Amino acid sequence: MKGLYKLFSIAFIASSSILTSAQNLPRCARITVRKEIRNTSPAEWAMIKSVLTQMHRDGEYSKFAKIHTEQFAYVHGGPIFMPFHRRLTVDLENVGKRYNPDFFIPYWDAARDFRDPVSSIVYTPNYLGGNGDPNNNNCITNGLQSGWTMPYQQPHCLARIFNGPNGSIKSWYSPETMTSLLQTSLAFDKFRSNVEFTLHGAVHLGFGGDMTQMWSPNDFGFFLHHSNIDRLWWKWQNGASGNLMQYGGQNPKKTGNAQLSDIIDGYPEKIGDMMRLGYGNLCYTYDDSTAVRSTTSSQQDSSVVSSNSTRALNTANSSDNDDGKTFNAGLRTLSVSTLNRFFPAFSKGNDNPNLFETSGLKLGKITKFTTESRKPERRARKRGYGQCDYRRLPLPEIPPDHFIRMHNYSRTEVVTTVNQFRALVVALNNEGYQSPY
Ligand SMILES: [Cu+2]
Repeated sequence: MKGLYKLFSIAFIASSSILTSAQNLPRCARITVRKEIRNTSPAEWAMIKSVLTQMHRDGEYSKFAKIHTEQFAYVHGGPIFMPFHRRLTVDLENVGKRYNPDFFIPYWDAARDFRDPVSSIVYTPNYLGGNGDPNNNNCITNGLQSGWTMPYQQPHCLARIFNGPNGSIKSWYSPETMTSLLQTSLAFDKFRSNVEFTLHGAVHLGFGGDMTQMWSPNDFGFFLHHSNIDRLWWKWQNGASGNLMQYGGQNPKKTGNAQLSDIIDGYPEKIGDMMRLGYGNLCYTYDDSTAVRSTTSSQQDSSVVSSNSTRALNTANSSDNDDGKTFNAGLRTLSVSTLNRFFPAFSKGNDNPNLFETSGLKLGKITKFTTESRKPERRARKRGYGQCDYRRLPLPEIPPDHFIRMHNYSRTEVVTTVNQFRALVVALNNEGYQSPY
């Protein structure tokens, strides 16, 4: 405990000089709140679709696929993964605001749909639409982008090839896993690799088609997904003192340690300008981000919608007056050794809401398994993906080799990372934990 405190103090002192330079950025006059896709009103979603359709018509949409493709080799598998993708989403959001100042990129808290992703609202015709048609170049047949000709790289329809059997999508990472990830990733670059190699990759692979190409921003699912990845980073940044400006590690194709003074590949700004929502170009925040218990008064700022988010926390679960203490009660009843290993914030009584996956707010529970209760699991397994009503958590998969090679990831690093979260799933299942999701 003492050692941990020391670690945080050192990290804070090390980052405080850089904090000063980043604070020179002007505070945003107006801040957009990015909402979870399920929380956007019908009118908001209609506006977002209309703006994107106009952007596409004007040839403004495909530039993001071009930037992403050109920088691809530099911006994956290293620390810049986080700030680069933050910059790319802001770029699209700011172009959208030229069409309508209320435009924003919703985030998709994909973990909430982990068990049977294809049944998510995101894949319905009013949102992104479903799978591609295997008899027609895997072109999507409904949803926001159906009928669009994507000009980049070669003119083509938007393609999707869901990665599960019979048009389903393989299960991915649960809110419980993301909660553990937020609590156990102590250093920035460890957090980055934990996210990049787990939920980030799994969602790209689930879509297939354009989403597994270098020009993945062609699919608006890319922006819903990366808005969510960015939200997780912002939660982590506000999860412990010293995290806000934490950066470092080794970038691909670069010598020396990554630094806040580095320029973002493809953009003119410094990494240090990408750290604090609510300043400079980053005039947005998230509907579930919550003010950090700051060590300096200067960290209390408009980028964190504390009153708003408190309201979100309370309304999402009407039966509880919830401040983050009770909504993960199911996890809190796990054994001490599991808590210490996978949910250290719980075992230390740390209730910072940024250390939980909060946008869903449901309670898990512990149920002791019996021989009888394991039967439906065997039946569900026989039926294949997508129909599993059994509440045990599925084991995450190692991403396929083509995906690892394409990103030039170290396979060992990916396998080690995924195995860490497989161990979590095994521990939860062994204790009879049942996810409410
Ligand atoms: Cu990317």
